[in-house]
Amino acid sequence: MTELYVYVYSSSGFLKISINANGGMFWEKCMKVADFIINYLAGCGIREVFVVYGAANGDLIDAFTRTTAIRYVAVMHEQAGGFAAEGYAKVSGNFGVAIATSGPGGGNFVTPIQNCFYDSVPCLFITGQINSQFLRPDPCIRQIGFQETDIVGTVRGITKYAVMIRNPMNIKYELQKALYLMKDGRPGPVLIDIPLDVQKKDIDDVSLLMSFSPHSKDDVPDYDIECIDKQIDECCKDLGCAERPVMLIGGGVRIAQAVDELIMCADILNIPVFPTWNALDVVTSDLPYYGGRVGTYGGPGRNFGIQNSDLLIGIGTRISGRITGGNVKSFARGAKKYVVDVDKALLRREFQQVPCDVNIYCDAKVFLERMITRITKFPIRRDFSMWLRKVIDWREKYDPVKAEHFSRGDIVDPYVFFRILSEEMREQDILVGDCGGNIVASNHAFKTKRGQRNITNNGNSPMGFSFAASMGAWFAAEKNRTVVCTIGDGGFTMNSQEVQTFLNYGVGVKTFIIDNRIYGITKAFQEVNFNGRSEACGPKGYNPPDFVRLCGKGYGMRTFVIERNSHIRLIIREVLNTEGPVVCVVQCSEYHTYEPKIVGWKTPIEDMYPYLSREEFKANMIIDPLPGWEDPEMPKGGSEGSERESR
Ligand SMILES: Cc1ncc(C[n+]2csc(CCOP(=O)(O)OP(=O)(O)O)c2C)c(N)n1
Ligand SMILES: [Mg+2]
Repeated sequence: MTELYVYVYSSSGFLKISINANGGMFWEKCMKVADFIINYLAGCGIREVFVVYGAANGDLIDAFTRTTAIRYVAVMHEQAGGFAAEGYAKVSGNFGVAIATSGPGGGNFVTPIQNCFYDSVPCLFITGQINSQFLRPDPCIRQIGFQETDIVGTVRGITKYAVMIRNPMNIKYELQKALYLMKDGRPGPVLIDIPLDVQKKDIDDVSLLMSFSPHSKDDVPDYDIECIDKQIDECCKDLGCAERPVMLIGGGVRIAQAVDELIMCADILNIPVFPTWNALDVVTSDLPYYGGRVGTYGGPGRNFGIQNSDLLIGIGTRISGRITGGNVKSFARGAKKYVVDVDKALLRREFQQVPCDVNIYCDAKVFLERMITRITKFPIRRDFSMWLRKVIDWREKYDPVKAEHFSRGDIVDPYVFFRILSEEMREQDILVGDCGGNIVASNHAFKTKRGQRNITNNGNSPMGFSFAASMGAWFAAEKNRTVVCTIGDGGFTMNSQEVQTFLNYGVGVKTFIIDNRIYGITKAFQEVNFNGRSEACGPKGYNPPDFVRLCGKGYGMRTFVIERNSHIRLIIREVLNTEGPVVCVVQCSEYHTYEPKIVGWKTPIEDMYPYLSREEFKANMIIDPLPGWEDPEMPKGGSEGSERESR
C-alpha cells in the first residue's frame, strides 16, 4: 500500500514519486486533480491561499501537504478568507485565491465576490462541490446531496467566469481560462467549483491535458488605435484652448499599471489632478498638482476645483454617484468631458450618469503613453500655473481638518487621529480602511504619500472588510512595510473572529478600532432622514462589546487604548513600533459629524455643508452657480443639534 507521495517537477513535467510501506520508491507521470490545481497556483506565484475546511474541499486542502511552494492560511470565516484574497491581490499586483467548501462555504463567498466584481479585483474563488453522483440532475429539483448548492448559478451575475469542472481532463483548460478571463480587460473575480470525486481523480499524464489558448481572435483587445489617436489629438487641441482643465483619476489607472505614465503626463500638463476614492494612492496628497478630494464627501478644496473646470479628462473612472452627488447633471457642468475606460459598457452614453462628450475605449496605460507622445509634439501648450495655484489655494484654505478638531481635549477626534496617523506612517506603508464614518474621516484627513497604498473596497463597501483584507495585504507585502488597518466598532464586530487567525499566523497588522460605540455614518443619515429618530445604530438597539476585554482578555492580543487627542501621536508611535499583531481602541465617544458633505439630492457638489457665507461661496464660483444658490437646502430633522453635541 502506498504510504507517502510527493510531486516533483522535472523536464518532462510532474512526476509522482511514491514510497510504499516497505520503503520502495516508485515514480509515475500522473497527478491528482487537486494537486494539479494547487501546484498550478504555486507556479503562478501565489504563496498563500485563504481557506476554510469542509469535507467537500478535503482533497484540495490535502494537496498542500505535498508542496512547500505554497501554503494555506486557515481563516475563521470564508467571507474573511475572500476579503483577505482581495487584500492579497491589491497589494501583490498578482491575483488572490480563496477556497471554501460546498453549500454554506461557497455561500459565504458571495460578498467577497461582489467586492471583486465592483472594484475590478482579480481573484480566484474555488469551491469544493459534493460528489458528482449526488448532484441534482435538473434545476427543477432543489437539492439531492447534503450541502449541495448551485454556486455557479448563484455567482454568475457577479463573476467574469464561473464553471463547475465535471471532467478531470478539462482541469488545465478551465483553470487557465478562468485565470485569463479574470485579468483580461477589466479584471474581476472567477469561480471554479470542483466535485469531490473530480478533485480525487488521477490524471495519468499531465502533459496530455488540454490547454486554453488566449490567442483566439475574440481575446485580442479590440482598441481602435487610429480612433484613439484622433481623440487624443482632439483633447490636445482642447487643452490648447482651455482655461481650467483638470484630470479625474480612478482605480483603472493602477489596474492598468499606469501610475508612472500618469505622473509623467501630469508633470507635462501641470494641471490639477483629482483622485476618486479608488486612486488615493495613485494621485497622492504630496504631488504638486494634487487638487484635493472630490465628491459628496469631497475633502480639501470643497469641490470648487472640479466644478469650475472647463475641460475634464477622466481616466479609469466611471464617475460614480459618490463623485457627482445626486444632482448628476450639475457635475462639472461647464466642462467638456473626456473619459477613458477599458469597460465598453461604461462608455455608452445611454448608460452614463454623466454623459461624456468624448468616450475613449482604451486601456489607461496605452492611452497615457500615446497622450504623452502626442502632447509633447503638440504645437500649442499652455501654462496653467495660475489655475493650478487657485486650486491649491482652495485645497489649503478648505482643509476639513480644522483647529477646532484639535481643541477638544477630552475626546479623540477621528479627524485629528487620521491626520496624525498619516504623518506617522512611512512612504512604504499600507493603509487598509473599512467603511462608514471612519472611512469618510480617513479620506477627509489622511494625506497619502507617494509609495504608500491606501486600500479599501469602494464599490461594495462591506463592514468588516478591512480587518480581513489587511491580513491578505500583510501576507503579500514585503516585510519592511507596516500594514495598518482602520475600522469602526461596527465593522470590527463583523469579522472579529479573525483576531484568532492573526494570532495563529502572527499577522503583524496594526489595527485601530475607531470606537464611537455607534454606527456613526448611518446614525447621521437617520437623524437627517427620520426626523432625528435613530434605531438599531446605537446607543439604542446596537451596543458593541468592550474591545479591550474581547481582544486582550478574550483572545490574548496585545491591546492599546487612545482616550484623548493629546495621546494620539505617542500611542500611534508605540503601536506602529510594537512587533506582531496589535489592536488599538481609539475612543471616539459617539462622534458622527463627517463634514463637509452634500445635503439633499438637488445640491450641486460645490455647495458643501456646513455652508460658506453666500458672499464667500459666490466669490469662489467661476462658472454660474445653480438657481437657488442663495438659499441652500438645510439638513432636516434633529441632526444639527445632536451632531454638534456629539463632537
Ligand atoms: C455588511 C454591511 N452591512 C451593513 C452596511 C451598512 N452600513 C454602512 S456603514 C454602517 C455603520 C458602520 O459602523 P461602524 O463600523 O461603527 O463605523 P462608523 O460609521 O461608526 O465609523 C452600516 C451599518 C454595510 N456597509 N455593510
Ligand atoms: Mg462606529
